[in-house]
Amino acid sequence: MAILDRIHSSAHVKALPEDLLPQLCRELRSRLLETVSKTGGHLASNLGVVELTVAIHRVFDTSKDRLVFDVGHQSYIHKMLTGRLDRFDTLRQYGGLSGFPKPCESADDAFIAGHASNSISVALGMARARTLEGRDNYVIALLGDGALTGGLAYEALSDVGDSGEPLIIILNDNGMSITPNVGGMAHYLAKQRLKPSYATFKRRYRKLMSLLPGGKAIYRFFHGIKSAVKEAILHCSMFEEMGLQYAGPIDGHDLKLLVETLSWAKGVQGPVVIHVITKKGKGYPFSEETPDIYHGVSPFDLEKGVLPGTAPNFSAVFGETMCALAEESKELCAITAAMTSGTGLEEFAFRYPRRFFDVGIDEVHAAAMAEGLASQGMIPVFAVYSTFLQRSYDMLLHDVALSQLHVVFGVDRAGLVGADGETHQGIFDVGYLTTVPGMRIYSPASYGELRDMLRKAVFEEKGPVAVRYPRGVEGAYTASGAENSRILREGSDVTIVTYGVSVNDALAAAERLSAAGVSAEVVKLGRIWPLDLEQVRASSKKTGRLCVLEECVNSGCIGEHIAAELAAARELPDTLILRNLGNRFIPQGDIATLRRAVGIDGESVAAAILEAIGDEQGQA
Ligand SMILES: Cc1ncc(C[n+]2csc(CCOP(=O)(O)OP(=O)(O)O)c2C)c(N)n1
Repeated sequence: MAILDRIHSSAHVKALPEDLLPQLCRELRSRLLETVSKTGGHLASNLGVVELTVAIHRVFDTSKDRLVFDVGHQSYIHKMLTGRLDRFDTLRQYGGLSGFPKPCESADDAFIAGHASNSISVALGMARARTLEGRDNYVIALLGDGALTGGLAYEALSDVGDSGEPLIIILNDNGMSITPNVGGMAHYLAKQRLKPSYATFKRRYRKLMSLLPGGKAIYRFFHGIKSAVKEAILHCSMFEEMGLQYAGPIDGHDLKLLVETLSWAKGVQGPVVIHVITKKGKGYPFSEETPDIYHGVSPFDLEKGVLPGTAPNFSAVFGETMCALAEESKELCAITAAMTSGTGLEEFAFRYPRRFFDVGIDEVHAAAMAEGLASQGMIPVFAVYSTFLQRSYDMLLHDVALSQLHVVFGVDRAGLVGADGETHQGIFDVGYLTTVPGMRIYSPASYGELRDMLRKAVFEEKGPVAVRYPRGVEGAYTASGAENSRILREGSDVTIVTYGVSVNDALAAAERLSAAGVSAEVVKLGRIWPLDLEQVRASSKKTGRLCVLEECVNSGCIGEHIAAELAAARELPDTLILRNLGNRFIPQGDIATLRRAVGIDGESVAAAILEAIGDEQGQA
């Protein structure tokens, strides 16, 4: 039996003889590779934290100590060590283990995570509660150098330093965000990495002193003034200036040193930062070489590695279009918050480096910076996942909208995203963007429409504009255009209004309805906000029944707005069906399964319409 199969908790990791720990690490890596190559997931980050996670469990007990992961994409090893190994092959599948920490999955998961840079804030709150309640557990925040580029992390560090609250912050520095880390903090950490490790120095120094005659007395003397010695040798770190103790940099693959340093941190009566250097992708040659490609992977061939995909998708089309538009306008700039590859901007970054800005994982700053660019006559396009744009809401209102600046938001991953689950579904943007005065929102249903709508947003629109497009590939609908609405299929019994790739489900529903003797008219919206209801109004008047199909939450959805406007004009048809995701978080799963499960696929929509017609006839 493998060692790993006998481990179900921190207590088991602690009980393991020290000489078996390297074997445990090997087994963790191979089980991780075996599983993620089948399920897909965040590979490189997890390969890099194997020793660090084992050391954390060796020193702490995560069933009572609170381990707060930042982003949480690096929690797979922790999951394998805390009673979830037998279900590890269900990772990221519908109904399976989450790819992020989830307290409802295990008491060893302290907090839900998915979005970056909040771990220090959450951990400080937990530490304060611990102190107020007089408990004796430790609180540990584990964050990467990428997460440390987010403004929230600095707000938290400032508070932590002031608080004096005992709290252990482990900074997992691998020099990488998804792509190489950017910004002043990344440069600062790179410099810190070059300095000799204080812990290594101390160990060597203690050894040397024990060999010298009278050395022990000298060691004791200097030990008393160790901070002065440390400062003289290592200079003071930024963290120390802020009121936190700092230890490091230390080798994040040296288990003994990790255990020693974490044990030391337990005794510190205040906040401490442990700066750990790891290699992202460690232990699998392909991912060591290209950790960016292995940050998040789809299922792949373990022997051959990940082969670069060639299939087009919405993000790639967005990136190509951006390059074409930049060719035409010297004012066009692209902004990303650490998502260059995810948003398809690699080529743009290569061809137009002066007009490309990767600001780090900071959507708040990115939006504010875009405003500055726009105010000076540039045309900024901020490419951002729908779920992460949530962070920029105040900037949208307070800065962009109030001044009616022409900032374009390329809202990627709008709609269901699949295996990343609740924290990443792009299902709120329709609701929050429609509250922003002056915002115009386009929702292309195909690559051709994305090209045309992005061009229109950049060159023809004024003020804030969002072009929201989904994750992945286009469906059967492939037409181009950028008009406000279009009738895709004529009918007389019911009007189905939709937008984006849901158009494929609407057409499938219409086909099914036709087989059942019901004639459906399908109206596709292109610009979904502000409403242009001319065709919708005429169609629903004709059919007397209206169904609005959307892949977003109910609050603030387009159907709600349409209903309000038609009701105000006393034009609301008797039968109104708002088919959307309701007001809830949507779990992980492949997108087709999720669409069926939540009832927005063609079959479910047709069934809902037939049921409504049946009800009407029952009442008649
Ligand atoms: C607010 C927010 N923006 C963007 C992301 C996407 N994202 C996930 S992991 C990651 C990189 C994290 O880098 P780091 O913290 O250094 O961890 P590593 O993967 O290197 O271990 C990014 C940008 C996110 N999760 N949250």
